[in-house]
Amino acid sequence: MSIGNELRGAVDRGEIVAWFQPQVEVESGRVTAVEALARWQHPTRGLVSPVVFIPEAEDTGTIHEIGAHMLWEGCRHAARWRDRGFNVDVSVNVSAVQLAKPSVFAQLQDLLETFALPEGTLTIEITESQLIADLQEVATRLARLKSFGLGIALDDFGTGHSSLAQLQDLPITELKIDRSLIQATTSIGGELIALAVALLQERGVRVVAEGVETEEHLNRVRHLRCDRAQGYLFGRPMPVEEVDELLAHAL
Ligand code: G
Ligand code: G
Ligand code: MN
Ligand code: NA
Repeated sequence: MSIGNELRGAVDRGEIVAWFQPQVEVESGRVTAVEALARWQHPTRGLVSPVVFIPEAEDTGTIHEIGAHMLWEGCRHAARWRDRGFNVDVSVNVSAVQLAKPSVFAQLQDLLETFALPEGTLTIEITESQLIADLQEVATRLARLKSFGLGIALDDFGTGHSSLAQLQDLPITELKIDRSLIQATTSIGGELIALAVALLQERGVRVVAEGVETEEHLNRVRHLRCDRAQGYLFGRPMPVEEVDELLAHAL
């Protein structure tokens, strides 16, 4: 059977699991957020990467149930951590296919209400490459979602072709700098990134560095004055029980 077919019912069978990767506040080193990353626990293939199954899910429409499950899990755990006294923001990747569905507004509004999440607790991540299709239409939709109290992150910044001018038109609350820029061995474009960071922070946009694996990467992140950092240096994507432990030990 094809991956696309096997994905049908995977959520109901409990095979799609939300893992989380910590993000730290650069200044304090504290875990202030996590990004939810989907994992497929396949009965025979083992753990399947989202790189493999998300595109299949987008093509076959199962992305809607997978996406809904990931959003639910993200909100559920955000509320649970808040109950325990941890202020942890949660980011969930949302596909352009999900964003295009008219019911996305009610879906997200309901989630925020159901879990009583304060403004900015839940952020949705949209990739740069998914935006170019119809920037104006997407910008309008994102602005509406932002008005609900959702955070809006532009993911993988630096891998697509959006200009600073386009960035300024987008109603984002967060910019995630792609790991290729953080890990670059030459500093080509470094000043341009620094400019983008400064420009956006001036407008209240939070800047998150991805792919921080070494102290050297972290130094670059400090130099760029990024607000938060994510990467193997702080932790890999992990099952939720491990996040619980991480938070408990940080107390
Ligand atoms: O965790 P990582 O290894 O391998 O994730 C790979 C890619 O899969 C990332 O680019 C990430 O944005 C994407 N991804 C992970 N989980 C989800 C999800 O729940 N929804 C969507 N749309 N993409 C996801
Ligand atoms: O949604 P996005 O493409 O940003 O998903 C993050 C991806 O980056 C996931 O596949 C995650 O496993 C991966 N990742 C997270 N931290 C690091 C890191 O420090 N180094 C590398 N190479 N990949 C990372
Ligand atoms: Mn992401
Ligand atoms: Na990214």
